[in-house]
Amino acid sequence: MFDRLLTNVRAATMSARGTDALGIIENAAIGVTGGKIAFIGPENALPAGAKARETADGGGKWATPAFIDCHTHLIYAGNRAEEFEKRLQGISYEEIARAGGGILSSVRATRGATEQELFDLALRRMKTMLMESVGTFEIKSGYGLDLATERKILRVATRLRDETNLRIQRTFLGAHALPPEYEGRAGDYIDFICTEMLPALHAEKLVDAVDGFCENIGFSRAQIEKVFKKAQELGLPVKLHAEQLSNSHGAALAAQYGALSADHIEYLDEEGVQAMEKAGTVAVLLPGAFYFIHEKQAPPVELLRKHNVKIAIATDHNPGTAPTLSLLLMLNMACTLFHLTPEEALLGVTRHAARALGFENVCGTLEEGKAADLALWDVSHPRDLCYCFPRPAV
Ligand code: DI6
Ligand code: FE
Repeated sequence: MFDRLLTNVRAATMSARGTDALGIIENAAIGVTGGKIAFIGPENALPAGAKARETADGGGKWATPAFIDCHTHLIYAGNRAEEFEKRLQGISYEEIARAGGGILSSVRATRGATEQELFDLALRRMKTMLMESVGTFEIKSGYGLDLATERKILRVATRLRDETNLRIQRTFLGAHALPPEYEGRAGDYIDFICTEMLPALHAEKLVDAVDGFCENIGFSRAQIEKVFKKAQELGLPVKLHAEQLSNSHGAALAAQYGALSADHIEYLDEEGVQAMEKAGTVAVLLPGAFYFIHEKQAPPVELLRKHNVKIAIATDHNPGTAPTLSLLLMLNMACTLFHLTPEEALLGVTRHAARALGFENVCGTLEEGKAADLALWDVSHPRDLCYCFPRPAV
């Protein structure tokens, strides 16, 4: 006896077991018990006499796994539209950051906001993303950069998880930018992260993973490595913003620490790709940020394919480089700007995005035993989700 039985759908299971890239099952039925998929297959393969407490007719729509946004900075206050205007006048993202704007302007606003204000702002953003069937989120801290504010942000992420019942990975991004009180003392700030902030937040059970920004305007490899060492000691998985604006060889460092993912990676070279291949590190591509800051160099998609590095796509939602809440639009941009195939893009927000969070045994495909996180789409084929922008008619 299933709790729920959905019939008359076309399933794009995203499972590797399918014969085509999307693991398509026509005339499918999906039985759900205890929040998990108990049966998925052609309707005519349903066990004889299968019953369900609740049944629904999918009306021939396409079923996919609910989408997964595996890289967001959803919790912050303020808005950076003025900075956007400056950039339109020709001032670069790096120049703005070096002049104390950029990330630090969001840090000032976030420090000044209450926990409830941050919760309300982030929940509104999440609700917008739910309209596009995002069922799993990764949410980074990193707009606090002091213990009290990083704690406030991670507590908001925890409340979002508990109050929405969605799957959320909370990532500590203390090494996002140098806070003003540490100006000229980056080494001291990294020590503060490693000896105080991260251990304290971990002890409070607020951290699921650890990230950093390895870049000229962020932190060096050696500094990031200290943070990774501490994460490893605490048993926390790592990931990294790497090779976004220059090749700092961050992805190879991340791979060396068994990173779940290396993200952005526009300037990644073949050596870095090989290191990721060896470690099974997922390449998270963020076309929204690429588009918004007029980046010229696209990530090395051919090399990722050649070395069979799994590719995920995410919004990177943040106030500075990607103020977008549309993962569907990212599908289109991944195809148009990075030349991904629609199949690659769709796997990038399902199966491979799950892997980028270490959730590959939990969600991201429609398979028996996986979470019953379903999205239903009234489209003629899943590729329509990549073709139309920002989204097909609903
Ligand atoms: N890379 C990004 O694209 C965001 N953070 C990062 O390390 C940008 C964050 C911001 O500008 O607020
Ligand atoms: Fe980011």
